[in-house]
Amino acid sequence: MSNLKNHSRRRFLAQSGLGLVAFAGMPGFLRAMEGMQGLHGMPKLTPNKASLNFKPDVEFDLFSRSSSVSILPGQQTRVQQYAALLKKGPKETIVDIPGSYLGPLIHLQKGQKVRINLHNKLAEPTVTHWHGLHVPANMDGHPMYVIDPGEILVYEFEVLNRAGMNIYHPHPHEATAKQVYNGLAGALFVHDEEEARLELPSGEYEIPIVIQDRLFDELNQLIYVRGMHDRMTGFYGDRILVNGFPDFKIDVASRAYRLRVLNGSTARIFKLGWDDGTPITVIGVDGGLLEKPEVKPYVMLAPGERLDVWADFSGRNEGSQLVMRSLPFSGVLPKMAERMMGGGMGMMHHNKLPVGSDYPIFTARVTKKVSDSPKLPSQLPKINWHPISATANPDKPVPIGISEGPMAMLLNGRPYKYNDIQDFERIKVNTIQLMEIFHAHGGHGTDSAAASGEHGAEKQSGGMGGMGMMGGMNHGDDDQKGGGQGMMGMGHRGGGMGMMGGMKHGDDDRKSGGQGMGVMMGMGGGMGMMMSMAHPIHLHGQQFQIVSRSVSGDEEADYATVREGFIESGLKDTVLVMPGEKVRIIKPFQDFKGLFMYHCHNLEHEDMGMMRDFLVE
Ligand SMILES: [Cu+2]
Repeated sequence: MSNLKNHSRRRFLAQSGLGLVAFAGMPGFLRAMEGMQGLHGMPKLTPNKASLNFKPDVEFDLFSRSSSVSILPGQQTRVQQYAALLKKGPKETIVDIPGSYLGPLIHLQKGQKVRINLHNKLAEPTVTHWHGLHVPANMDGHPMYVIDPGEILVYEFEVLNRAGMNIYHPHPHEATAKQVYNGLAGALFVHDEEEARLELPSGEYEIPIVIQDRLFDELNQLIYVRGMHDRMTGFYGDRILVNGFPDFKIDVASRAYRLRVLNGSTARIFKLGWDDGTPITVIGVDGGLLEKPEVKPYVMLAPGERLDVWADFSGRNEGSQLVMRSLPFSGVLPKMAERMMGGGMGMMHHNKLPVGSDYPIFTARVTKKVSDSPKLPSQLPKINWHPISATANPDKPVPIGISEGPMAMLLNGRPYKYNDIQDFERIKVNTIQLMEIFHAHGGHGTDSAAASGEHGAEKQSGGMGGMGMMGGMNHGDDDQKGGGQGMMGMGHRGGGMGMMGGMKHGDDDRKSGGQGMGVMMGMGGGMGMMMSMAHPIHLHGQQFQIVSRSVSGDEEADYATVREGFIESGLKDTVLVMPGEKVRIIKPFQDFKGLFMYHCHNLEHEDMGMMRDFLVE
């Protein structure tokens, strides 16, 4: 219906800068938000211990600890860091990256039984999640399994994944981003026979490229979130580090290499491309190898996503170099934030490396001329695709609605809460589900949403020191009309401080699609729309396939700067959803019952509550 009007309103608000000014004037509200952390009611469990009947092929201790490392010239930087000690299994299981704050590379084989003893040597609770691995719910590092300082948590699982690059990182509720930012992250590779048969470049010809951004003070110490705006947009550093090092360079021979690329930033999205216009040859993504290589002018890589790149330096002269850059793009941040990031105006800090600007990531220098190189295989392993007809719900996709508001980044209209499973979040084990990820932000600026907002208010406002918080959703069928509301307000609805991010989802219309704070602030527009930005949505458990992506509204011009950079021909566990975009996926929920999270992998958003559980039962 009035999509066009709303989009132009978003533009107008963005250009006028009204939105940021509006929430700049809410210090009390900000304080109230900050004070709400920790109200998630998660139980404190006794840490899992080693079981006698589990006979591991591989066992290692993994330590989360504080440390200091040299990153920039001069003073060392205080970090948090993983370290590992192999107790059983092949010695190449653990490979340290000398001098880096990153955790060691972990190499596992499909079929191995693995025991990992996580030792919390930090001064705060933590838990480790194996991003990408298909493991039982109680081995997945759900935040309910956090352990206190001094405690040990034992993980035991069999490696069921096909070959691929995964990530291990902390997942404590509301502290994931900070711990990852402080250095707690590492790459975990699974290998299998399919991969081995291809004889892809390995050993010194297979190079991990873990890309992160960081911000340092003048004493080389890490600076993190400085205010609410750093959470709303996600936090951005102004130094690119690869494998923990600034100005990263690799010396290569003139032959093919396999680059295992991971975006380990908390929020920064990259548009990766070679500086001389050479296309990027991609052989794999999050869930392992593609069925055949894809050649792309550039590739988008959001936090949590991985790329398996075939980089062939054959024919290049000794002394030549090739730089991987992040190329210009637009549209992933709210418009005004995008502009202010470069200009440093208002609440938004100036950043020397604005998101979407053009900057180098790392340099490959050809230092050796060789005549022989492996050839790019034209066929890679088959993927077990599931047709829509194999899903349990071909006509009624499970909704993953992104709702954005100035203070609230939510999924399906609700912030994370333990034991708050909605009907549509109950998934039958051993089913394959069709799911739809879409922007459900309030701020369509229409008329009819208030009723259900009030309904929500009756149920849930009150507590939390004058803060009311509500979330609701409506998906699909007509008979549920009048749901579709998520709301945050400051108690008195008339007080000009209410905020809603509501959603309604269905094929009929978007009429009652929720309202932004515009209604209450008399702007009539919608903060939700104005806050529209890209979100990398991650689902725990098995990898999914991407069925379709579609974009609507006047996001087209921005979308044109990124659209060639998506890869749909592989299995994924994280997908970047651009403003105005709708992504349909097919995801199996096999083997394991229990809680499996879905959340934004913009880790600042995750910690704000943009996270939910599926209960597989
Ligand atoms: Cu997000």
